[in-house]
Amino acid sequence: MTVAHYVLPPGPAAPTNADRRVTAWVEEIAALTQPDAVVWCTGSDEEYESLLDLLVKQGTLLRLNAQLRPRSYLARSDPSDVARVEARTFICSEAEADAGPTNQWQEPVAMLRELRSLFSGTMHGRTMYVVPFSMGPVGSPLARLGVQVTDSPYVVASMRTMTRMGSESLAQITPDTAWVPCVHSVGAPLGPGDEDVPWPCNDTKYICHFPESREIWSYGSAYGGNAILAKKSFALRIASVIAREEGWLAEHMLLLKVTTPENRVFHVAAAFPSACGKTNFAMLAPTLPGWKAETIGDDIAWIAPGPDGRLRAINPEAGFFGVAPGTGPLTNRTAIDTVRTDTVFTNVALTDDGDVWWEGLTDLPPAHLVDWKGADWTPDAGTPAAHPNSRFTARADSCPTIADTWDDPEGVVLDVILFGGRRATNVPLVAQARDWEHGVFMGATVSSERTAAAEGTVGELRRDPFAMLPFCGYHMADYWRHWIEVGDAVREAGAQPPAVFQVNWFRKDADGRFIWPGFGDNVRVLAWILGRLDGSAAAADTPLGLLPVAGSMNLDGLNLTDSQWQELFHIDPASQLAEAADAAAYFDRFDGRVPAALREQLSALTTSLERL
Ligand code: SAT
Ligand code: MN
Repeated sequence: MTVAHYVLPPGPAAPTNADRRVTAWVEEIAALTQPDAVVWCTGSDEEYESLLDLLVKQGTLLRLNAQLRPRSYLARSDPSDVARVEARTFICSEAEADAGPTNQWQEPVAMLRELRSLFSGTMHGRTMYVVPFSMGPVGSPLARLGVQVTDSPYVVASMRTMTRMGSESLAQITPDTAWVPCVHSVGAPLGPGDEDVPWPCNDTKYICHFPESREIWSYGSAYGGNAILAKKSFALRIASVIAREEGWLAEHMLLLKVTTPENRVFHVAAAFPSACGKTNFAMLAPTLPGWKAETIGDDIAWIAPGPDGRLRAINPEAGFFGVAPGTGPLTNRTAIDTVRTDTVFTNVALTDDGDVWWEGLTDLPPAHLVDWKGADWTPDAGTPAAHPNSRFTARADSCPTIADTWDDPEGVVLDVILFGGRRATNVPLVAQARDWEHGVFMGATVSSERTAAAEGTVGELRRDPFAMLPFCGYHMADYWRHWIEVGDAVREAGAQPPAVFQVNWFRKDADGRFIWPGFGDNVRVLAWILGRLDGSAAAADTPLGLLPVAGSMNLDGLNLTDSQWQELFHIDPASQLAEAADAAAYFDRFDGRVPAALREQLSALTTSLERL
């Protein structure tokens, strides 16, 4: 490769204040990938407008009816490029053991050699965009910086919504700031005279993370989770590695601000696996009078000890990349209001009047639609009109319930951490951890029923510790140890770590019906949780943790019978012992690296279950 002799192709020159390491790296990647032009993104409104115009002209985006859906667009992806590809996602740590049993590993030197050969000339006929970004408010002590190069204008537009992107972020990179280089190509070079397609991509895909050199390389896909590298790749996989070294936490968690009728304010972080109602909970509309819930984030939280030792959290993102199907005026009014304008929809259906539709938006579908693949669709089609993983991309500040503190550079003080999953049996509606270690045990052993959104048998149990299974950038058992150590550090600083709870909205009765109404009524569980913090809500100690006693939760106006209440918290010793045995077998998979404190939690659980 002849880096020294490569002349940068046309396009605005690098900003004069760009850090030399950034410009040298951009030149190196341009020399490798050979784009026709290089564009440094400023993040301006004009730049975003012209990107959207270009995407419309190229056929990637379709402008929606401006009366019905102002400044909004529909993208139809290649039908093969619709989701994260976990099978092609790799942690390329120097030692295989450091990736751990839950990640796929590739040897970094060989992987980089292969990537360099794949990326060689991959941007022929395309423009390479340079996208500097800040995860977290620009200049915040909790924020971290990155630069993504990409040959996909759709990805640039997505980065503009999902991150603080452009000149301001670039200016933050000085000779001694750390930044994460992110290289992305759709892997579809164009020869002279070649016609482009609306959604270029490649059947070969790689999403590679290098924890030691802290770089990311992604090839062959333009789908969000594979291509918006600031999100899962940086803010979770690489950030989890950085956080471990620096003593903080990078988590797959929503952030919620709750205000009680007495005007007390609490902040809650919650980790739920996909399709367990994370965005709905982040946009909760409380059914209890006087209660207020405001959104801070719906997917990722960065959590670090503040000056007083207490944990503070920020949402490192600036937008929502939410699942459309199932989102409707009854399930999540706030999300519906968020996407009313200024939204890019991907793989939803198109109505005859130029608006969007997806399963769950209305009870009955329109008589005619164009489906996510661009084909005519009628209700008898037998296939969904919108892809099950179709998405909306919208700015956080479009959300009517966004908290005024959502972009506070200091973050918010975290009071409560929740771990959730989808469980028809065994897991109670809510259980308080006895202490931090017990809470870490709850997070480490979370299991959830598989949903139709992922591969595998629907309903089958899958362990998804901390909802981080696909997102932890290092050995999962070391990650559990790090969680325990963060709690120790908070206590050593003279502060208290957040209270930890396990929740499960999805318990079913003998007839297979959900017992708990969920959605806005989940505020009742939150009210009980906050009552635990000030000592006003009573709990009983059980092997599974501290459970609400009858009468301690506000159930006014709910049709919940006593026997249903009991069912929500029923502990069946035999099936609980089977779960504990399964957890022990699960721990055995972690190369002897499970912290002793978690093994002790498990044996204490088993002993107390045997006594029941
Ligand atoms: O598919 S993404 O990773 O972009 C979103 C998600 O799974 O949370
Ligand atoms: Mn997510």
